[in-house]
Amino acid sequence: MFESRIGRNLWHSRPRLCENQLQHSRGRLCHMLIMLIVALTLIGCGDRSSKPAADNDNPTIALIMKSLANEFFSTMADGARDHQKAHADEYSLIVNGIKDERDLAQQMSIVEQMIAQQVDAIVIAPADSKALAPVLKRALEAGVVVVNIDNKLDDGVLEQSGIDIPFVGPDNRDGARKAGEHLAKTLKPGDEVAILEGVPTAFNGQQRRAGFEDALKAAELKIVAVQSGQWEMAKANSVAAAMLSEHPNLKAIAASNDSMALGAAAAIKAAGREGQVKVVGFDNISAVQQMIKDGKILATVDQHGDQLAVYGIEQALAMLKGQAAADDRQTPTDLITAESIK
Ligand code: ALL
Repeated sequence: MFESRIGRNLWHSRPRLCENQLQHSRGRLCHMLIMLIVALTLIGCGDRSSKPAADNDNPTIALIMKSLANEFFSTMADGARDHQKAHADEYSLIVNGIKDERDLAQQMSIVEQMIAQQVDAIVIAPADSKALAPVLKRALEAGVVVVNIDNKLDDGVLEQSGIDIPFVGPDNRDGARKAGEHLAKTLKPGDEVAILEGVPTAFNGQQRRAGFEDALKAAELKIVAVQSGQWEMAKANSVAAAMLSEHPNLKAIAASNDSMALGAAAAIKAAGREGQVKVVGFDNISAVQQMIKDGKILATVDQHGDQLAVYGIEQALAMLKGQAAADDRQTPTDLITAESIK
């Protein structure tokens, strides 16, 4: 785990309660919650407005991401740090991440640590859409405001857990569809295309696959393979190499993120099929921008990674101030091609 702290945490008003994020549906839980609210109200600690004026109202927000090895997340972290610097009098920031993309246990343990450190809000890009729900429920129960960014938590699991966590992030299906449509314009009906999926349990990965499929099927292209590259360059490289040897007529690979697009492009080069097999990605990291300029990758989708955490932080701050409900907020995606980065 990496962690960096910016600003000072001057606000520890525990325990606190996020009534609107907890939706205990069944009678008993509801009854317990009402009792808890009454108890907290009676002891005067569930109400921020009752804090003494001398108390410096500077909440601490913990950003919990995935792997900083992916430029997408280092860009996200930089964007968050810049925002905190510009709003240093409003909040302190703790930046966290995991080393291995798939290390769910480590991401859960970071959430536990942030609860123990009594942060006021957690802004999280979950590595898995289902597995993180129980620990985030514990955060809500401890009075921490939770905002979900980037990869949406599973609606069914949220409902079963009786919790409500706002999602701040893009329409991944629509974003991938844009890249798929752009790719389709360069191909003809019947051409063979493969899809490199992200981690299959991540909702944003599922949505991107669906978005590619929407566009490719609409253009009557033939999807000959769909396989996971686990969001990673090395894994995608070996999966793409196998796809290329199995499908000698393959005309394109649609990758659900740019790390995998880079892995696919390297496999195409190694197979001596540069110029014959097109690649699209998703993220708009700098390495891919260069590949687009060089004509080695056709397009990517900018999901404005530098602003994603910032949008989540703004949502958390508004919720902490009681100015916003736990509502979802959709963020933009833009198709990036050689024309757009000229
Ligand atoms: C997703 C992001 C990015 C990224 C991937 C890898 O959640 O949206 O596209 O490349 O995680 O961790």
